[in-house]
Amino acid sequence: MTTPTAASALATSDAVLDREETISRDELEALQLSRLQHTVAYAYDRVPLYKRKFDEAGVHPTDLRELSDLGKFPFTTKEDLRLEYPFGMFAVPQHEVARIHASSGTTGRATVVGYTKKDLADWAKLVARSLRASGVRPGMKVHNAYGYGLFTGGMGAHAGAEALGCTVIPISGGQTERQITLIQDFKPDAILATPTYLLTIADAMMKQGIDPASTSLKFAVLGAEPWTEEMRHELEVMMNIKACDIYGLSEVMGPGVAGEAVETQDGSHIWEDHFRPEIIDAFDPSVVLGDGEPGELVFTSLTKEALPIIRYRTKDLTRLLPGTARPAHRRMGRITGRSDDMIILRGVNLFPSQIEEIALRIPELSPHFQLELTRPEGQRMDQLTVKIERRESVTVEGVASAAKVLQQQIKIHVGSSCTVNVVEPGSLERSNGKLRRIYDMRPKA
Ligand code: DLL
Repeated sequence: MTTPTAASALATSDAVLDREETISRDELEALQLSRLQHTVAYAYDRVPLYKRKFDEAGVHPTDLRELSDLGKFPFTTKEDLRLEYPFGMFAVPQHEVARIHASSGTTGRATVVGYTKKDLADWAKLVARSLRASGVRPGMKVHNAYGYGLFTGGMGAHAGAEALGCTVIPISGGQTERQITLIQDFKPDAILATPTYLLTIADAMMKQGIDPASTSLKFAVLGAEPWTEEMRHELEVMMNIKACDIYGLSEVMGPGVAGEAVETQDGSHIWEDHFRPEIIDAFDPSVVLGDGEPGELVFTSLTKEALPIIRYRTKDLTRLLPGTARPAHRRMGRITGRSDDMIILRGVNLFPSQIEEIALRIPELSPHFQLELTRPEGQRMDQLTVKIERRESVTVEGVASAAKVLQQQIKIHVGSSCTVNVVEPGSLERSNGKLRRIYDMRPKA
C-alpha cells in the first residue's frame, strides 16, 4: 500500500460518486435481497438450465427469504456455459441481445455471453465508477490498451471511459512501438492495460531511450490477470504513475465487477449493488466461508437481463475484506491465483504470483520470468525451472548470487525446490495482454 499523495487526494475530492457508492451497508443489503429474489425467479423462469438445476437440488426461488439462503442454490460453472453453447444461457430472445462477447476457447468450446442494451449501460456505469475510483476524471485522455474484440477488456473499458466523459484512444493490445508513439504524441493522462502489457510498453520505451517516467501518464488501471504489490511498486516507480486494480470476468460481466480506489490502494471494491459475492471452500464447495477467510470467489448477478448468473464459480482464489474508501462495498484481497493455475509440485501448491512477489524483492532480477515444468526421462518427480531475466545493470557475479537467493527464498516461502536459470534481458517472450507464465512440458498422462 502506498501513502496517498497530494495528487491522488485531489483526484478523489473532486469526484461525484454514484448514490449506491455512498449508501449504508444495511441499505445495500436490502437492495441486494430484493434484486436477488428477482434474479433467481427470473433465471428460473427463463433459462431451462437453472430450472433443471434448481429442481434437481430441491430449491425454489421462493426459498430465498434472506441473503444467506443463497447458499441453498446450486452453483453454475464454466462447464455449464460450455454445454449450453452458444446461446442456451440467454434469458432474453436473441433480438433483445445487443452484444455478444466470448472467451477465446483455447481449452474447449468458447463460453459465450450476451448483453441487453440495459446490461451494456450498467456495465459502462460500473467501469466508469471503477475508473473514477482509480483517479480517472471526465475530460482526461485515456489510452485503452486492452484487446478489442470478443474479449471483454477492450470494449468494456472503452464504454466505461466514454461514459465517464473521457477522450478514449482505442489502440487495443499489441503494436508496442505504435503504442509508444501515440503515448508520446497524444499525451494521455491514463492508461488501461494488463499489468504485464504495461511492463512490456515501459520496457520497450527504455530500449528506445525514452524514460518511462517522463510521459504524460498519471494513472494506470490494470487487471485481467493476477499481479502483486511488488509489481505495482515496480510499475509506479518506473512510470511515475498511480496504478490501481480493476477486476472482472466475462461470465459475470467483464471488467468493472470490482475496482480499486486510488486514495487507499488496498484492493478492489466489489460493486455489491450489482453482484453478490461469496467465498467458498474450493475443495468442499458446500462450505460458505466467512469474511477474511481465503477461498474461491463466487458471484451472483443482481441486475443482469441477458445472462443472469447464479453462484458462478470463478476459480479465483481470494478473500472478502471490509469496505474502506466505499464502506458499504466489500473489498477483495488480491487474487493469489486461479485454482486451475495452481502448480502442484511434489505435493506443494504453488502459484506464479508467489514467484513474482519473491523475485521482485531481489534487486538484480527483473519482473520478466516464466515457469517451466518438466519430468526428466526415467524420473517420476516433476521439476520446476524458473527462467528469469536479469536487470540490465547487473554483473555476471551479481547474477549468480541472485539466482541462489531466489532459489532459497522459494524453498523457504513456498516449500518447493527448483532450478533458477537467470537469462539475458529481452530473451523471454513479452506480454501482449494476458501473459502466460506457466509452460508445462510434462508428458501428458
Ligand atoms: O479478464 C475481464 C477484465 C478485462 C478484467 C480487463 C479486468 C480488466 P476474462 O477474460 O473472462 O475477463 O478473464 C477473467 O481473469 O477470472 C481472473 O482469473 C482474471 N482476472 C481478471 N481481473 C483480474 C485482476 C477479463 N484484477 C479472469 N486480478 C478472472 C487478478 C484477474 N486476476
